[in-house]
Amino acid sequence: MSGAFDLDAYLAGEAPRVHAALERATTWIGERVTPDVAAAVRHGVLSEGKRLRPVLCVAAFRACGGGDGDAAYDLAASLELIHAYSLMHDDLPCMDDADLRRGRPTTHKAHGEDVTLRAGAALIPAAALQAWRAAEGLGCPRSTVRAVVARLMEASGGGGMVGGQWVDLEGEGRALGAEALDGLHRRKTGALLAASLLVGATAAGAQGPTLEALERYGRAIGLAFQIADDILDATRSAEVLGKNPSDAALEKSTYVALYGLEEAARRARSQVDEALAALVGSGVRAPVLEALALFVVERER
Ligand code: GRG
Repeated sequence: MSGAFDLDAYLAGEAPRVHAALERATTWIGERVTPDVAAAVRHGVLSEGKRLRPVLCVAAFRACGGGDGDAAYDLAASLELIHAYSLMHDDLPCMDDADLRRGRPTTHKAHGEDVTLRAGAALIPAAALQAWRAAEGLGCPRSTVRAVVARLMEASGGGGMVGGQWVDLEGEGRALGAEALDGLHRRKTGALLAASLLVGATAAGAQGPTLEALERYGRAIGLAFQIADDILDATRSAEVLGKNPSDAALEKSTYVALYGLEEAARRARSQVDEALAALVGSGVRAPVLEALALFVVERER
């Protein structure tokens, strides 16, 4: 629980609704791919993650005046489909070569490398269609539907997550400076977190200044999230985190290596302050977004 807002209770209430939307999405995808690929999709998507991206999406949707129906969760599922594919591919032997994810064998360990490659690839267009269908289900005008899908795909692509991952892979074994590390993580992790808010807000009809404030909030929590991730990676075991290998084993540049634990924690906190300031300036009253900004750095995994 963070502050006066009971985030634990909020997240416990969101979990089954997010899960149900992911069930609907994976069932729809499963009807369009071979059974082996469908099983790998279910493994990668339905395993127990924090669901931060869908939770942010629905929170922004509601904060901007959207309703409380299931269609908002269907929209939010599109973010988790992209996130799940990125983890499935990231874990492959040609990238991080991981055995453990979310406390379970990685998708390729359970379903094979070739099937996981196909399942991850199938999730990319499926996520775009998921966002498209959900935005239509919410009754968004055509221009808003287009904007929602564009935001999701921009954040996922070369200017966002894929581009950041590319820089990350190229940086293995080299010590990146502060500017390069920030740039990498703003794209690899931050872009999709910010897009989670913007997809939800755009679908709810939010305009210029509100979207700008939520983008500022999203960029700040994105960086805070990654710094916290580096701190957890340096201080917790693979068993506690439910994933491997560690950044050190992969010879990755991290905020902990760059600044040390104490300064890294201070910088994460300063990004949280930046996120909170963005909310105050936005006029968006959303205690859940305040609590989530703190959660990003206070989480245990
Ligand atoms: C081929 C260059 C290239 C890219 C393909 C694989 C890939 C696209 C991108 C990888 C992006 C990646 C692994 C980003 C990491 C993001 C991150 C911090 C993941 C952990 O997120 P959590 O903690 O995970 O929210 P849970 O398990 O809780 O959902």
